[in-house]
Formats: sequence, structure tokens, C-alpha cells
Amino acid sequence: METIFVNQANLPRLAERIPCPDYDRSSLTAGVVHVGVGGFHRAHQAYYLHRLLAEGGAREWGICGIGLRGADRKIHDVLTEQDGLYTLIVKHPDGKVDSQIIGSVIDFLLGAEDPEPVIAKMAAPATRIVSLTITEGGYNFNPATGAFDFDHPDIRHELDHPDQPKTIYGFLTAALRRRHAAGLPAFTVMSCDNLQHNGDIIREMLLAFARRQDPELATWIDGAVSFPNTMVDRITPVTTPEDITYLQETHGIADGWPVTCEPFIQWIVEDKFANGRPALEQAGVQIVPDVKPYEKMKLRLLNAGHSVLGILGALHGYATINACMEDETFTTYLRAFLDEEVTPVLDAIPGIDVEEYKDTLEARFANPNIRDKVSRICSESSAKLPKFLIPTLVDNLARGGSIRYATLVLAAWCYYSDRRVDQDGQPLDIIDAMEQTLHESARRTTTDPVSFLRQQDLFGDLLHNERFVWEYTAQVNELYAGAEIKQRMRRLLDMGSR
Ligand code: CS2
Repeated sequence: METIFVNQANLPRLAERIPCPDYDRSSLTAGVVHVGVGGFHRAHQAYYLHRLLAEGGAREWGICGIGLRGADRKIHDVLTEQDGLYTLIVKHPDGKVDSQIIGSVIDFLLGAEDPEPVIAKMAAPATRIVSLTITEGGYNFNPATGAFDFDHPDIRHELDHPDQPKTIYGFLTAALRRRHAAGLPAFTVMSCDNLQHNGDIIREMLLAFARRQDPELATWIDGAVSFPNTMVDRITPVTTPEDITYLQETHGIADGWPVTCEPFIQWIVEDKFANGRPALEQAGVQIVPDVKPYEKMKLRLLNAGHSVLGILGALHGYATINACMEDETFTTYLRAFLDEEVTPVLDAIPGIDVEEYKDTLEARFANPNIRDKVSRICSESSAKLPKFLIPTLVDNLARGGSIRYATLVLAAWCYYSDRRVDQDGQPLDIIDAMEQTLHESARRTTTDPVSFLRQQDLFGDLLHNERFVWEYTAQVNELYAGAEIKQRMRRLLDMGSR
């Protein structure tokens, strides 16, 4: 089979092999400027907009991708070479695989070396939404207090040099300043990261930054920019070399960076768009007045559930989430955590059956073809656990509920950060901006059992909660005494059923 490279000129030939965009891409304009074109964005928002474009209309809702970090050069180069096109490979639990080419990304700009084109693009009249997937850790606030971190060196630089932005805050204010001066309407800032109240948070942080940089502009932003909260969901593992080979061998398609994902997809958005929006509901997006209960359910069940499997699984020596789900101790433990610790602290959502949601979640985690690595789930745990897991623990401390399942995860996280190997002595692939600090505080556990908890930015006041400290100390001592993680999990389950 002849190999066909993914690009615009080859679309007619590619379309003989897999579904391809059949709309005229040359007539699209970028109403959406998206910062953070990772796998998730390409499997989720870009896919929804592709669906909308495929239905005709919506020509002004193409996407211009933006990378603000030096590390974004690779995706920029691949997508530019491929005219923004890429393959989305959907892997079903029964082994079925659907591949298709997505066409909604029509341009890509890098801001790290030269910020000007990015500011100009965000300030362009055609731009009506700036959306973000900049990761949970990208919002620059203190996880324990929620306060904006003005001490970050890049932030300090931007405050003094508004024309040389580096972070999302510098770029948004630079672009909004230009729009305001030109008498243009503002844009909507739409966060698509896994943060509860993600719209409220980006609003609060942007205003904190803008007030310090330019109070008058801040007042305009406050009135003119809208910040919908959103709940986003689709499990998107890191692309592997095997995915590239699969496309090549099965379809004769050469794609430099395809994306794989599960079939499940969900996007719930508040209808708060300052400058118009695509008819997202036509592509299956749920538009609701208040997203908060949905966000909370997803973060506390799915994302925290992932972290429970990821951290305990990594320590045990499992490489993937589906491998954890083949182990009855892990599935029982996960369900006990979801049922006994998370469900009681969720708010009721009319029309949503939480039991059914959890069943679906288990099936999604168990999808044997996704092979989502525990290293992806554990990556940036320092940004994730304070948002996914610790709030549940805090809620349960307040209501006198069970805390044992979540506490073991924190104890295991400490042990794992200290030892950096699994329980078979195999090195762990730890990716975390705070890796060194985590390691340093974990290392002192042998002399000071709660040393890990002294990281107040992560754990807030938990160190002063007697009940929690008692439980944590018991767990961490067991692990340091050599207890096997699965044995600890079973022991906690036994205590639960008594
Ligand atoms: C995962 C998420 O990063 C994580 O820890 O839980 O990336 C998860 O796969 C997505 O939020 C699914 O929507």
C-alpha cells in the first residue's frame, strides 16, 4: 500500500481510506484561538468543532492553535507541516478502532519566541473566543489558599513589560488592551481544564493580574469579558510510536502526531459568551445555566478515581489504568472510594444517576485498548491531587465521613515520591514540576512521619487535623515498615466491610 502523508493536498486520496473533512477549509476563519494544543484539545474541542463544520455553516469557527511554551515547537512543526490536519484514532473496548482526519485547526502560532503575532491574533476582530487547556498547574495560584502568585518570575517580568508577555495572563491582557483601544468587543475566555469553577478561577486570576498591571483595563475586562465554566471529558492517553505505526500499517497513512482516545466524550458549558459562540449544541455539547455540580462530579469521581488507581497502581508496578482494572483488589478499592468517600459529598444533579455514572466510569477505565499509562495519570500530581482528591478528604473530615481510602493514596504518594521505585524496585517515571520538593519532604518521613504534609501549599491545614494525622501516620508507617500496597488496600477494605 502506498503511503500517503497527511496534508491538505492529499485529502482526496486520504478520503479513500478513512473519513476526512469534506468542507472547504480554505474558506474558514479562526473565531477560536486555542492555547494548549495537546492531545486532549485535539480529541475534544477540535473534534466538536470539526463536527460542527462538517454539518455546514459555522465557517467562522475554525481554530487557531497557540503554543506559549518552548516545548510546543514540536506540535507546531508537525501540524504546520500537515496544514493543521491530524488523525483521531478512537479505540473501543471491543477492539474496534475508528480513524478519521480532523480539519478544524486551520492555523498555529508560537508565542514563546515572538509574542507579537499571538497578541495580534488574539486582538483580531475575527477572534471571538480564546479557549484554554493549559493544565491544572497552569493557572498560577496557590493550591491551598487560591491566591494568585505574584512572585512567579514570568509574572513579575510581564507586570513590568506589558509588551513582552510570557504566560497566559500577559498575553490575554496585552490582547485585550489592544481590543479596548481599537474599540473592538472583548472575547470570551473559556477554560477547558480540570478545575472546579474553571471559568470563575481564570476570571479571578486574570483580574488579579490586570488590576496590578493596569487597573483601568481591569475594570473594562471585568465588564466586557465573559468566562463560562465548563466540564470537559474524554480520556486521551499519550500518543505512542505504536499509534503512528498502526496508521501506517493499517491505512498506509503517515501522520507525525495522531491522537488516540476513548469513544466517550462529554462537554458541558455555561451559556456565557461575550462575543457570540458556535452552535455547539448542534455538535452534541450540553449548554446549561450552571456547570458547577457537573464539574464537581467529574473531578471528584473520574479524575480522583484516576489518581487513586494511578498512584496505588504505580507503586504496585502496574503500567496502565486498564491493568489496574483487571485486578479485583483495585476495582473493589476504587468503588469503595467512590461510593463511601466521594458520593456522599456530591450535590444531587437532576437527571443524573450517580450510580450509573460510576458504572460507566469503571467500564471506561477498564477499556483494554486505551492503555492509558499510570505515568500520565500521576504526572503533575502536585497540581492534581489538591483539586481532585484533597477536597473530598476535607469534606469528609468536616462531616465525620470515611477518609481511609483517600488517605492511603496520600501516604502512597509520599512513599513513591521518596523512593522513586515501585514495590518491585523498578524505577517510576515521575513527571512533576514539584518533583524535587516532593522528594525532599518525603525523604524526611523516617524521622518525621508527617514531613510530607508540611507542604502547606498542597495540604493546607490538614497537618493540624488530629483525625487525619492519626490515619495518615498509621498508613505511612505501615508502608515504610515494608507493607505491600495491595495488602494495605485489602486491609482497609476489610475494615470497611466490618
Ligand atoms: C486524568 C485526565 O490527567 C488526569 O489525571 O484524570 O487527564 C482525564 O483523563 C481527563 O480529564 C478525562 O476527561
